[in-house]
Amino acid sequence: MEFPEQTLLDCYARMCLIRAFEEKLAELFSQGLLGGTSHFCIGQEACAVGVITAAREDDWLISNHRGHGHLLARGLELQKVMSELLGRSDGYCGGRGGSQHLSAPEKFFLGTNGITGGGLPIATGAALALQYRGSTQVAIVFFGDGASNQGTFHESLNMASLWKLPVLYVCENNRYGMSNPVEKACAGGRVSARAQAYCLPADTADGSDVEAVAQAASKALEQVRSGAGPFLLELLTYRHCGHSKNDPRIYRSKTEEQQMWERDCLRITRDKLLRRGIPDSRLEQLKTQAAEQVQAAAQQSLQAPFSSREETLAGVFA
Ligand SMILES: Cc1ncc(C[n+]2csc(CCOP(=O)(O)OP(=O)(O)O)c2C)c(N)n1
Repeated sequence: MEFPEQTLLDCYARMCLIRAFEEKLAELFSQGLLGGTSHFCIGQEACAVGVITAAREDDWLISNHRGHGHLLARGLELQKVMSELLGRSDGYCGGRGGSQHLSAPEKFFLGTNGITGGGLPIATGAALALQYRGSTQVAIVFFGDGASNQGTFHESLNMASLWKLPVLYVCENNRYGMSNPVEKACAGGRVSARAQAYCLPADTADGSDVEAVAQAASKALEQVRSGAGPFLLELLTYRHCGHSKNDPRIYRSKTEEQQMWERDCLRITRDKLLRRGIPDSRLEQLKTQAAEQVQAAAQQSLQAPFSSREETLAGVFA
């Protein structure tokens, strides 16, 4: 699929925003201003942006522990996300959820999730609700190759297939589950092949090519929305960073990492735009604008108050 020029530019801008956001988080983390841990999706931005560009704005999204790309691709407000991660009261969940438990139902974003494979049954349940209501919305869940070894993956696909639920399962196969390479952890190696066992259609696409992702997701969503039941889409991608902030990445070679930077999704999109005659200066400007937006959001959030004791406890006791 060839996007119109403006759509590809919008995708590039959104991918730059996600990357700038996570680069800023790394900086805040090293300055001791961001607590806990963070799982970055640097390298995987085209997956989030491609799928969400193909989706409807009211399709429900269910994310995982590596969710900043998903929520920023959906268009959640940068500053409210930043505040949430920094524990501030003006964050999406009043600073109580952080990176792993951030939800924004008003944006049809059902939440990030720290439990490996935890999003799959949530999405399956959401799809059951949509079917029950006769809705044309679809539930879309993102998960990793590691999560496809969890029971929740198999239980969800089985039930969704039996009940023809409107759910798109999107596996971002970034080659590793923590330090485990996919070939050592995932029998058969190809996650999409597992769909056959549960009689649902599946596809595999290049997760570094935002147009290829959007094309595959569009076809899948069309099928799901038509009432044909669930679909499994596997996106082949790479996380350039470690699993989390404390991962020295000793389980893979520097050569492999360098080769994968050559296939970086931002680089591929940039090259496509250059080939279409967009001047380099315009692309550089989009990158700078993204960094400036992130910087402004961080500055504002760092000045916002932390959640108070009362706010933190609200909703905990009934
Ligand atoms: C039920 C459960 N088991 C183990 C963990 C620890 N854990 C956190 S992320 C992760 C790896 C997940 O790998 P994958 O699903 O491939 O996603 P990726 O991190 O590669 O994006 C594990 C094992 C967890 N959070 N939840």
